[in-house]
Amino acid sequence: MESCFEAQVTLRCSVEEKAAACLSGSTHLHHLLPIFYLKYWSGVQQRRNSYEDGVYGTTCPIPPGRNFTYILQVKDQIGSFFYFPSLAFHKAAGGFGGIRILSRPLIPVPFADPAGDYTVLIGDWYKANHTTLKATLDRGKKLKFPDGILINGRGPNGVSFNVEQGKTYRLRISNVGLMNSLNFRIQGHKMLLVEVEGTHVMQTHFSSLDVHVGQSYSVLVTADQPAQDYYVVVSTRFSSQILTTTGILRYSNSAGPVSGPPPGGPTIQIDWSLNQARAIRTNLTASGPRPNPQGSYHYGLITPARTIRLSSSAGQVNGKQRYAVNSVSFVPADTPLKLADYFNIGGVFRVNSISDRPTGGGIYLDTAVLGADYRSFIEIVFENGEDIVQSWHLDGYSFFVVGMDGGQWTSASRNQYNLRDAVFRCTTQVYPKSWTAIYVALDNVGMWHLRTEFWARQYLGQQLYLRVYTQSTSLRDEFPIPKNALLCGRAKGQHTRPL
Ligand SMILES: [Cu+2]
Repeated sequence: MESCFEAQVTLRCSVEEKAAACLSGSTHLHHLLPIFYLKYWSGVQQRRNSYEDGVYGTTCPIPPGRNFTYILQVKDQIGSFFYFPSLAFHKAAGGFGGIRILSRPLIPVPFADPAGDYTVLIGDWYKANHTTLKATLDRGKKLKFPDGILINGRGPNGVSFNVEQGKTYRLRISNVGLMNSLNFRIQGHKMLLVEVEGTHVMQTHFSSLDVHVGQSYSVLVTADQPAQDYYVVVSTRFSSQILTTTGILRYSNSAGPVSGPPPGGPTIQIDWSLNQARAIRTNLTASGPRPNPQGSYHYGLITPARTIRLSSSAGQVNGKQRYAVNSVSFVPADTPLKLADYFNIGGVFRVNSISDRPTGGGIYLDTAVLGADYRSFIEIVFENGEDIVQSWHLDGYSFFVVGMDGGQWTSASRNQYNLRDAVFRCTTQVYPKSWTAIYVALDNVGMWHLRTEFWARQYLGQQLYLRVYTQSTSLRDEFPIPKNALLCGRAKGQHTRPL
């Protein structure tokens, strides 16, 4: 599982009201943008490079008015991702965009070249400024329900996707919102799911698709209906109040505008969503980033060396709303954790400051870092005892989503795991009062962020870092600190490395 490209990405961010906000933050860019690429490698060892991840624990904030160049290398993912500003509550201001990782010319993808390729960023949206929302959270209040849903930054019917009759198009749909699972559908058209966060999947038709916060999907849509305009519909899932918005699928020879009400979708049905999730499986005969079939890595034959159980919860600490994992509500230290590791700065964090199983105790604040062995193969069980849908993301890796079900996870739950063709992705949902289990091969040294994508919860502590560590200083195991790494906190005054 190795990498292919190095790329340089230029993002210019502004701080216009509710427009974008990257200037004073880091931008989370762990997946690569092959837009302006500098150099192409074949068969080069994967660079282990959490320094470039662009989250609090790895990277210092980019000061206002300054530039910072991320040098990124794609992981082994051909597919669809997105980037966003990761600090404070900047994500609520936008500043995100789609990422397309293209296959190398000689590596076939399991479908014909589409006639067009559209990025479709969907998400819930607040009219309030990100600073206002942050202030609410800082006062210890919960975030209210959003005001609406946007498609590519636009309100109702503000965006149209143009198609020619008879042709097939790829839509790369990402949920860039802050809290709501969303259902995506197109009036009168089926969607053929082909790719999930860098994995080609069994090609299955869906009439609508649940996209949980932080998730990305590629579907193929064929313009095979009478030529007119059709609604593209996005609505919230599992919410007592249902928000809906629409865009337009427009045939080039359209005989007329959209007609009739936009098609309805599932609202609170959990089983529907769970069944859909279970139907999303890896295409074992498709090529991955290299010419070998994706199913050639037999994860199901490996016994995990360790089980980590992570239980999420909500509660108050000192009269303020907090969210936790295994009772620990994350608070940042004064120095990015990865830099503290690199410069051997003691006292910034403690390894295993969070338990690897639920403790049942009350919520407390700490800089949660969980230690894990490089090259071990582990099982992580996300346990959700609450009434909300959770969405978990792990940086630095894709993982096999081997199982999810209602109720309490027990070791007997393993009997129902999919050990053959589970989807390999980086963001997974956990249904209300349910669990989701993943397998991860820890082949990537670094300080990796593990967080809920429910952004207010993330901001108020529902996150931790997985420290995949090795004593080795070999370049084979980890890339050295970037020459241009910003140094802040107690790393200020240190030196990165000579030119
Ligand atoms: Cu990530």
